[in-house]
Amino acid sequence: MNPRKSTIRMTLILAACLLAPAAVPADPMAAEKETPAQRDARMKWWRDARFGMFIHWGVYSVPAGTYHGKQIGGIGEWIMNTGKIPVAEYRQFARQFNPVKFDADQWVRTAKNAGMKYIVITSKHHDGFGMFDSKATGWCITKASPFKRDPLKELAAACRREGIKLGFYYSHAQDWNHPGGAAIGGRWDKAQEGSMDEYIEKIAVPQVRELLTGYGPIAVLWWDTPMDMTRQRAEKFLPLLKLQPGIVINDRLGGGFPGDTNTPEQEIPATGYPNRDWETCMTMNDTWGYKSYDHNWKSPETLIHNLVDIASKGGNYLLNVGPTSEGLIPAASVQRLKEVGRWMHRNGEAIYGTTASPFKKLAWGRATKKLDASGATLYLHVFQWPADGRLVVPGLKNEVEAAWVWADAEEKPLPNGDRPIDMLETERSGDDLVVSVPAKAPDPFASVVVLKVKGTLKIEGVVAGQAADGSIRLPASDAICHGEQIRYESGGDRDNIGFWLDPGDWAEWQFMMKQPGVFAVTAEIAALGRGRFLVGVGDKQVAAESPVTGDYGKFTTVALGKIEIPAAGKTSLAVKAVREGWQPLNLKSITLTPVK
Ligand code: H79
Repeated sequence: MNPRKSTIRMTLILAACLLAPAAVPADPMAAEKETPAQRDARMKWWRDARFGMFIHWGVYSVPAGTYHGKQIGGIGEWIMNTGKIPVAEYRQFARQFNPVKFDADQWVRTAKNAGMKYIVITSKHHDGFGMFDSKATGWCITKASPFKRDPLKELAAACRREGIKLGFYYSHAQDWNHPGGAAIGGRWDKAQEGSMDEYIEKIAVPQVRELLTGYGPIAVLWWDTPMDMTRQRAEKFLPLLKLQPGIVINDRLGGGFPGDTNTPEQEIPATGYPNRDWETCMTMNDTWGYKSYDHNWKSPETLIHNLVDIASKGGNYLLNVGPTSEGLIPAASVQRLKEVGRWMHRNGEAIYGTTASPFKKLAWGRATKKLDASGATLYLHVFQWPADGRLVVPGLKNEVEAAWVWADAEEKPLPNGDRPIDMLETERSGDDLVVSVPAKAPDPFASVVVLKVKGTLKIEGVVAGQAADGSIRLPASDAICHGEQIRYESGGDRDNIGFWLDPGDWAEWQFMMKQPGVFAVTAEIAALGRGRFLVGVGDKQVAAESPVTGDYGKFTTVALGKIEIPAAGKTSLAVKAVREGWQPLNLKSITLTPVK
């Protein structure tokens, strides 16, 4: 159904791995009759935090991506599964796991200095190894490794000292070392065989109880890969959650329980999730668990832009580090976190406690906001600083109370504590508001311009205008999609309208027409069959047919015909399917070029 085959295959694998069976019973929290106000109170710290540290640490940091001298592809913490390492052999790695350089305070300070407000650490990953002193098994750090300490105890104490929230990742379904644990791709060793129900009763439930009782307040429980998690199996964990009344759980318990948070993995969704809390978890290179030879690090700029992008869509960023078997966070990660921390130290106000951008799209960056009784504070995160000193805020109708460059206030405190700020001029330009900003970007990565406005936010959806030559390009990302399925797809090589499976669905663009006339219409389309559709403006339209490009990811530019747009002003262009013989198409853009 998805217009791109490789995408659907991945989607199915991920869905099978991550999602729950069809039946959707009540949320475990809802079962406790939690009111919306109680839920808001419970989620408040998490929503305010916006930025957390994920730590993937375990026995897999010993092989660090290499087995029998061979580099094993994929994510490092999966090495036992991907390399089909026998249980007895994998257990030998634990004997070399002696992280004597582990310093919980230093890790927590690294997170805190980066601007992170919480830490989620693997208490047990799919290899079943307990990173804590567990009474339920011998396969844990205090019993199977020479390191006799309980790193989670030390981390919990350090988090309390530093005022950082602590959460536990726990692989409750997959376990490749305890008999009966699930294994994506199938078991590969007789030692893994057994009853899953027994595994849950003897290992997973007791361990989750240990984790929720012996470590002080636990803020998050992060389930993963609910393979074979029936409702009955998932329900075994629910009573344990009462041990930590304020706990936040993610959506990966399985059994149909939605949990509190959606967890897009390694991706930032094109838009947020309306009425759902969500958190993008992401690696800094291409692995969660340490791999000695993965040097594909994201730049500090990318990390900062990701954090801002996610906050602008109302989500949290759970950014991963994979410490070594010595107990060190890789220097490349520490260095990047320092850079992010420098930015957050200056600009955190524009991230913490903010909510999603009120703008559909901003050509120069992203926005976050805080609402108050008298109006709103808009934080404009400018990635591309305007060369002409004019920052255009599209369609903003509210009266402006004040505008300033955020970093100014941070940097120029007077001895008496006052912060003199250079106020920025603002002016109206048609539908838009224009802020006059300094010539030079105050920050190399993302400069924050604050805009305090009065009243309820009023933003008109005009997103594009004509270029100097009178042409106008309408990108998929600016389209208003009408329908249940049709949607803007982004990420990877996707930047198009897709899922156009229902011919009743349609796409619309709104733009400002200044020089009306006759325009040649072209479109960038990818399709497998000839689908008929109409491009219409007012009562004028052109009938067109999609090209056959052979792949839903392969786009060609096609001329569709000419259309007259007789009037200036706000204009709406619609693309609608012709019902008879409809074939789905992916649409990347429409361009109008004036015909001389
Ligand atoms: O803990 C990290 C991953 O190990 C875990 N979730 C994050 C937070 C995770 N486990 N499974 N998945 C994510 C998705 C499953 C991916 C798979 Fe594969 C695709 C399993 C088999 C094919 C990746 C590629 C793992 C083995 C080969």
